[in-house]
Amino acid sequence: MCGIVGCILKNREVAPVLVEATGKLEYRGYDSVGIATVDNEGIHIKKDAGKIKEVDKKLNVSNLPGNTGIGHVRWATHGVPNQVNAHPHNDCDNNIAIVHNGIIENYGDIKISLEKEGHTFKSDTDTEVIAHLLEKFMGKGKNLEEAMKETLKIIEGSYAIAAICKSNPHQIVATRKESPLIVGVEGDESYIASDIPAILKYTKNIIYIDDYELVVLDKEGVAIKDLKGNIIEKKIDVIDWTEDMAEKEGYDFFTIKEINEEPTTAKNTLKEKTEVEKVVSSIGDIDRICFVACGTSYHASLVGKYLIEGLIGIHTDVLLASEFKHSVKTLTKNTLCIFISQSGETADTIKALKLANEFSKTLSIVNVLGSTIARESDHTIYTLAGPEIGVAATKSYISQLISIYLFAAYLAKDKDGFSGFNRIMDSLESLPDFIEEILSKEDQIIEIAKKYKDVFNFVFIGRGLSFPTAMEGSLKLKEISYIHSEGYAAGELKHGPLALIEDGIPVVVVIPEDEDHGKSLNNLKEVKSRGADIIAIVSRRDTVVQSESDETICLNEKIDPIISPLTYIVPLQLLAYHISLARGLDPDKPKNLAKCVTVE
Ligand code: F1P
Repeated sequence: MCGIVGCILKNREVAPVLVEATGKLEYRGYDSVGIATVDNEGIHIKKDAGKIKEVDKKLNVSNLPGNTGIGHVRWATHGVPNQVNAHPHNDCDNNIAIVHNGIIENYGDIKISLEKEGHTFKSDTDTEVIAHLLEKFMGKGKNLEEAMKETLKIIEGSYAIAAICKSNPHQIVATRKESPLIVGVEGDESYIASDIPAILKYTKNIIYIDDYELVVLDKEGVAIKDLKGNIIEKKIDVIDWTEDMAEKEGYDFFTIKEINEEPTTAKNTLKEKTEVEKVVSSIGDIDRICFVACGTSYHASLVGKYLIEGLIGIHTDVLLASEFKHSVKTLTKNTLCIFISQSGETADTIKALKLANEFSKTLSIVNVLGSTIARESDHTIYTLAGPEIGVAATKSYISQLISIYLFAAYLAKDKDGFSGFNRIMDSLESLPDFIEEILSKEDQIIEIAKKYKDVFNFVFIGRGLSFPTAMEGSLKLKEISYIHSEGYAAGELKHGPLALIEDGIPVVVVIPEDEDHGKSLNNLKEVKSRGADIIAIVSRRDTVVQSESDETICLNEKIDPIISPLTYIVPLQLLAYHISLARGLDPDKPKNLAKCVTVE
């Protein structure tokens, strides 16, 4: 979480650019924000709790002078979100300013010894030790770059850091370990950032920085070095994302824009067929698949398990990335671990991937090009959903699912011939039109949202492929409406959760016309007879379920149940979004959450 940005501009002030860029990074953290610039007068810092728009209005951050500067959006880990704890942080004499994304794990010991040496700390953050360490080494005659190298020998943990100093007002020194960092170059101007959308407006020429590389931006341009000082030649990737892709384009929120992009996203992801086929044929022998992911990506993985075990019969597990290390002893060289991640930078998933690389084959299914997870796995499939800014994953979930379906289809073709393959491929072709049709039901969903916006609990149930859909529908609601909700396998209700059912509690039943339909209908009746309000996501021709339900969202009967996870989730995303709006919330930036979770 947290986002950093920095730039050196030619003959123009950096502050307005940094204000705009920090706004673009808000999906990574938005409890506080700050910018530091440097000119011949010294370091200038403005920062506070709040989002950049509010803080800029209050402090006129855009007015900071200088052609060199750094910025930060914060998602608090150490120290409450307030003015003092906001980044940039500086040293005792305000000669240095730094921004940091990550956690310095040994900051406690470092702080004690620096205090003994006479340094005075202002904040409760782990980050501030970096500024004082730089001060200490610069006090011994080292320049900023050398001081950074010394600092890296001391700090432990994860970091992307950018630093500026008064003694060289035309330089930014940056580095990373386990937190993302990219460089952008455009003529004489250069940028660093945590992620591409921050600087997309200014450049599309991107260099991906690896762990322990040192980036020095100055008037001469960009130099990337190893920690011994050797220059590293890096490739410049020209990315094809457009600025519009990271803008709201007339929608009120990114979340609804991104849900509406799902038909296009689906078409784009489907274009990756040949790539997926190549990956499948290059993997070699496997006797077990192990999906590893967090949050929404975990739910996409659950769909993968049902598909692969159902179609091909390969034993498939789904593990939460944060729990993965406990299963490491079960991995063999014929296990394929598949890492699913929108951002490609989720710390839990990266840690798990590094472990899996030691024992098994690894494949990642990732949205962000060049991200750490993509680069560190043996094989990569890109989901091509484009930038996703809303914190709650929506279009990226659809694109992850499509990639998983393509993977499963080619695996089925490889192992078991064509029947599973043709069924999936034919169904996927019609997916964009089905989603388009579901999106046209938004008005009906708005009415349902108004009806249930004030309830305290929601329950989502489904069986088989609809179980992950129930869990994902429930997660979306929790994330953006703050209503407590649970997603259950419908058959599990009677083993405990049925005790929660009471008059008026909404139960969303995900019930396509699949092999589990009869049993799901029984479960629907069980909750109905205990007073629940039934909201059924159901096939248009399924009049039985419709007659038993209080609300129905009817989907095209031609949707093959095998692709129900790709379609039945769409009304649930819209429902969560409209309940969030009806409750007066900001669906794009749910409290306590961030888009890119770079801490464990
Ligand atoms: C995983 C995830 C998202 C969630 C939120 C926080 O991220 O849990 O599913 O919507 O954005 O992070 P990722 O590994 O898929 O990027």
